Amino acid sequence: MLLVGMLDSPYVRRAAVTGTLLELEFEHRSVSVFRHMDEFRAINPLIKAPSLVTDDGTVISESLLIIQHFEDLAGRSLRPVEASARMRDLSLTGIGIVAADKAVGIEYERKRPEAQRYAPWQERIATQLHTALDLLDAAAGGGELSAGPELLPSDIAAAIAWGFCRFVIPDFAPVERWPALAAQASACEALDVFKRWPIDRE
Ligand SMILES: N[C@@H](CCC(=O)N[C@@H](CS)C(=O)NCC(=O)O)C(=O)O
Repeated sequence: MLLVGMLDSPYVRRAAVTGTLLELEFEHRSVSVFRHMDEFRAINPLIKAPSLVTDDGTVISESLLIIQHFEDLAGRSLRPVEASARMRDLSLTGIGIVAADKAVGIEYERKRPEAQRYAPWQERIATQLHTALDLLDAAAGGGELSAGPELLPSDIAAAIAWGFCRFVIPDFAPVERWPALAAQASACEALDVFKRWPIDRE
C-alpha cells in the first residue's frame, strides 16, 4: 500500500498519522502535485494529494476516504465509541478540516498574480479560517482537544491544521490569538507519531 503526496499537505499528513496510529503498514512517496505533475498524473490522473494506491493497484483519492479504507483494514477507528463523544469528535474533526481547507485556500489565492486576486473572497476565507481557529481554540481550552494518551481524529485534525497554518500562513495565525490550540498542537507535534510524519518544509 502506497500513500502519495507531500507532507506539507495537511490532508496527506492527517492520513499518514492516522494510518500509523491504526498500526497499518504502508509506504509513503513524496510527490508534489505542482512540481512533479507528470509523475503524480501517472499515479493518479486527478493529480490530487493524498492518493492511496492499494495492494491490488486501486487508487483512492480524498483523505477522509483513505482514512475510511484504513479503518476498514484495521477493523477499528480512532473515534470514541460513546455516541455523544463520537458526535462531538465528528464535529470538531470537521472544524479542523475546514481550518485546513481555508488555510490552503488562502495560500492558493496568494499564488495568483496580484491583478487576479479578489479581495472580498480573500476576506471571506480569512474570516472562515479565523472562525474555525476560534472554535478549535475554545475546544482546546475546554479540554475537548488534547494530545492523548488516546489521540482522536479531532485532536489530529486540529493539530495538523494549526501546524499547517503556522508553516504556510503564520501571519494569519498568530500564536497569541489562539494559545490553547497552539499548546495542544505543540504537544501533539512532540509525539512520536507526529515526529514520524513531520511537515515537509522543502
Ligand atoms: N478534500 C481533499 C483535499 C486534498 C487537496 O486539496 N490536496 C491538495 C494538496 S494540499 C491538492 O491535491 N491540490 C492540487 C489540486 O487540487 O489540483 C482531501 O481531503 O484529500
